[in-house]
Amino acid sequence: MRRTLDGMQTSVTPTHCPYCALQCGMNLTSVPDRDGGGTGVEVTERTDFPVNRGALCGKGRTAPALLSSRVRLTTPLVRTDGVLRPAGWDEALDRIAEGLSRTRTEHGPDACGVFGGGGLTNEKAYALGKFARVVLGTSQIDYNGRFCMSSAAAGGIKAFGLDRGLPFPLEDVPKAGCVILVGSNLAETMPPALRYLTELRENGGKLIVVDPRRTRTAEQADLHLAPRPGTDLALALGLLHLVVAEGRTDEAYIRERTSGWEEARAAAMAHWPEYVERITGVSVPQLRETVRMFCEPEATMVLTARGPEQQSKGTDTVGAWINLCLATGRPGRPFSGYGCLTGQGNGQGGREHGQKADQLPGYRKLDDPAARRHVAEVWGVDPDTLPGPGRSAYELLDALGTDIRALLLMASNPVVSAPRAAHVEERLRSLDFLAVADVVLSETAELADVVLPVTQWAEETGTTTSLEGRVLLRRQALTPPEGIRSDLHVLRELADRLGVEKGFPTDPEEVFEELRRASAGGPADYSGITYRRLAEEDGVFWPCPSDGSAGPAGSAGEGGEGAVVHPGTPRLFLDRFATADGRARFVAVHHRPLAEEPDAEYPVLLTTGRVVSQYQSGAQTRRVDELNAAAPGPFVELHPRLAERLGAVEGEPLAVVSRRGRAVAPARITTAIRPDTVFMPFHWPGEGRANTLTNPALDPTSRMPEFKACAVRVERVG
Ligand SMILES: Nc1nc2c(c(=O)[nH]1)N[C@H]1C(S)=C(S)[C@@H](COP(=O)(O)OP(=O)(O)OC[C@H]3O[C@@H](n4cnc5c(=O)[nH]c(N)nc54)[C@H](O)[C@@H]3O)O[C@H]1N2
Ligand SMILES: Nc1nc2c(c(=O)[nH]1)N[C@H]1C(S)=C(S)[C@@H](COP(=O)(O)OP(=O)(O)OC[C@H]3O[C@@H](n4cnc5c(=O)[nH]c(N)nc54)[C@H](O)[C@@H]3O)O[C@H]1N2
Ligand code: SF4
Ligand SMILES: [Mo]
Repeated sequence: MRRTLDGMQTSVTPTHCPYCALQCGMNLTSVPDRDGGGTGVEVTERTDFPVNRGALCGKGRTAPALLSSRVRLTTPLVRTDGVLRPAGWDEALDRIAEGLSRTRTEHGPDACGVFGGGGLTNEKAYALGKFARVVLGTSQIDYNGRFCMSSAAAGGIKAFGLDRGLPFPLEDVPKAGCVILVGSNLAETMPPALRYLTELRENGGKLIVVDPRRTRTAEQADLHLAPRPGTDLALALGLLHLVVAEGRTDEAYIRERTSGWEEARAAAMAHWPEYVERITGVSVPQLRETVRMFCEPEATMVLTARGPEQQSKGTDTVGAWINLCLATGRPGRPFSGYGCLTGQGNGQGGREHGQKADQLPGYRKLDDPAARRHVAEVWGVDPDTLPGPGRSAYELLDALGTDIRALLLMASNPVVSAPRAAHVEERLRSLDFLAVADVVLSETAELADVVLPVTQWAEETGTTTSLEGRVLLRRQALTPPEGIRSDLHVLRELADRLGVEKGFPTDPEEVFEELRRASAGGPADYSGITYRRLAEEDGVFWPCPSDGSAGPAGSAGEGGEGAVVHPGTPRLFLDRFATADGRARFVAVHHRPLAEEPDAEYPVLLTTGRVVSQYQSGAQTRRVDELNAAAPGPFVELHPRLAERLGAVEGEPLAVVSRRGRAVAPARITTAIRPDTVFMPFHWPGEGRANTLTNPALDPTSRMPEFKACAVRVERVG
């Protein structure tokens, strides 16, 4: 408690932002709410959290706006005679239980689908995965993280045997001699993290940004490479070719810490710099300069984000960038290596605890008999009753209304964010039954038979795992408004109605205690982490086993050997990789074209992404006045040369047409983009919805859709 100037008592709760994976620390300070009654909260600076040291972007700063009842759901809604009308909780929950159980009886358990989100806390993601497997008995569960970092996860597992977005804390970034940032617009997507790049350059380190657009991030770079969208794989191979040709490989490291080099080397040698220049549009001198800047310093990093990952060859592309790091002896060395910048608030934890189609808690594999036995024991069920792996996110959405007849959806808005969104919307409409839990009436919730209003970050406690692999405690600061319940409560009530009375506690700490046991011994081992520790420390990096032994990556934390309380593992792979033989694996990969290359009919490339003031499908941020004013609607970014050819005029509507559909948005003409490419942000529904256009071609391993490149035609409207 503290007192304000006018003598009112206020309380301050240290917590974390509800939005992106940076999970900035913030304080929530109680204030009288808008209506003058009760108390609300405002965001105040929290300087003691080391990652952002008090800095926040506009989204974090304005997050409490969404707590007010004016913009949010406050009562369950049930569809009657085609219209959603307010209903009581019992009626709404009964309807969902009925819908799911009827579907199960008539069509079998796999006719019930579950779709989750990387915004869910670890506790919720864990409970949702358990609910699908234990209560519904369905294999058909996946989540929006599939659209996010699945290619980096697949690439990381192939190479290192483990996927933790960043294998080192962000504080290591400024200590590197050179960082190649591939397809990340950090300045807009994680503004407080830009500090690490600024410090890097102040320390004399070099920044290379790879992006088809000269973004705010690229403007900070010492070297900006602007490849044609979807050609990062060729780019990385061309760089590796030059590394070899110039004799810059680290032979001792390759010998001692890796396997598979000969095949990967041979594959890279087939990618001559001139050939790579033709594919990517990045000139040979720029390739040479990149290699020089990357190889000369002792410590260097490659960080990727959605640019190279959201491709139908995203896994191979990540593999090629990792190859470059391995060949030059970086991963596992100080201030060096490969990392992926995960996106959603709990993008990292959300993929570790079982809402992904092929996973069990602790990043265990659903098809591994030992993993099934371990988790089944924690859950008190027979391992044989656990279903096998199910479909990936887009495949699941595509199967709605055919194989999958009922869907329970939490924390995603696929009507706006899924590829080929008009088709996905049509699939959602064709369901026998759709239930959505959300804080607002999203475009997807609008289609539901039952909508449940749930609590938000400031109204509940839970843990998230940031892009650094740092497990954090978000604390409750407010009592939720009347009529609103938590996702955990929803799952408990549904489990109860579907005949499973035990195993779904509503207290997040109780869920976390079970998650600890379920994750124990798995790759993402949380068993040594407790709420108490999280309340006292600046988060704990997994793996953190409970017995003080080294984690699966063989890199005990920094608390010294034999510590009873494991200190957590800020840095992975120092001594060995998480593979059977402890060596990192090169992958032999080759350039391949886009799933859809431009042609005479669709001659331009469309790429998509984000703007600073909107978040994802915009369901939340489009409801915050300040953010909406800053970024009121979609646009089509294009180069003056293309604009001239089309007769496009700044601010006037352009139609972008792909094989999937047509979207219309005003032109934004800028030399910051390649003349062969247009860019649209994907935050809006309706006419300007970018995902009407995108291609759901999937990466064969990660099942990631090709959000970052498809063929379009651009036309003036009217
Ligand atoms: N403001 C804001 N911040 C966010 C989010 C948000 O919605 N809004 N979402 C959060 C989430 S979930 C995520 S995943 C992250 C995403 O964070 P980022 O990955 O930084 O975001 P994007 O804008 O999707 O893509 C980054 C860049 O990739 C470039 N790009 C497009 N095609 C290619 C290509 O073929 N190759 C390369 N190298 N680059 C390409 C785009 O021009 C863009 O500048 O942001 C998080 N933070
Ligand atoms: N074209 C294109 N499309 C993309 C991308 C791209 O770069 N280009 N990026 C992709 C990426 S990386 C991502 S991550 C996806 C994200 O896209 P979505 O999955 O649509 O993500 P959000 O808009 O964050 O949706 C979250 C929804 O859950 C609600 N919500 C928030 N917190 C909670 C909670 O605790 N419980 C419940 N029940 N609901 C909650 C929010 O109000 C919102 O409606 O979009 C993907 N789509
Ligand atoms: S950068 Fe991400 S975590 Fe930080 S305030 Fe902005 S949205 Fe929140
Ligand atoms: Mo994401």
